[in-house]
Amino acid sequence: MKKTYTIVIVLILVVLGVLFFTGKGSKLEAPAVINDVSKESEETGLVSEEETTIAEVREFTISGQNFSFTPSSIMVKKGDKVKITLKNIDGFHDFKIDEYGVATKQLKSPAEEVLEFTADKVGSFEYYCSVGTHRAMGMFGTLKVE
Ligand SMILES: [Cu+2]
Repeated sequence: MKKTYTIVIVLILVVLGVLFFTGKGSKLEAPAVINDVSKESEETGLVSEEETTIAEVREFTISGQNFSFTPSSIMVKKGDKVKITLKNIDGFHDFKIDEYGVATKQLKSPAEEVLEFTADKVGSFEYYCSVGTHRAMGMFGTLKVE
């Protein structure tokens, strides 16, 4: 009888011990997880605030003629909204930036078309006219995003 009694007590203690430790363990983990989540949301909150304050609309008017673009280079900051007005003043031209997937229609002068996109990739990107051999004849320029 005594042996059974002892075994039962030991078993109860073991069960209580396991419950205590797992309970403690999950209690310890739970606040850590909550902290991570709140930290993350605070961080993302800050990031989106920064993005909205930094993002600017940068406007450019680029004129196209046989066979060049003026200006032949423009510069923006990553995250800027870029608004480019292509002013075709002489000939038949378009304006493309492959990496950003933006392009005007092919326009016969005099004509204008506006392109808008967000400069979300850093680097140097060529803008060019895809009509005939215009690009090879010098009808290109550089968009720099830093
Ligand atoms: Cu052209």
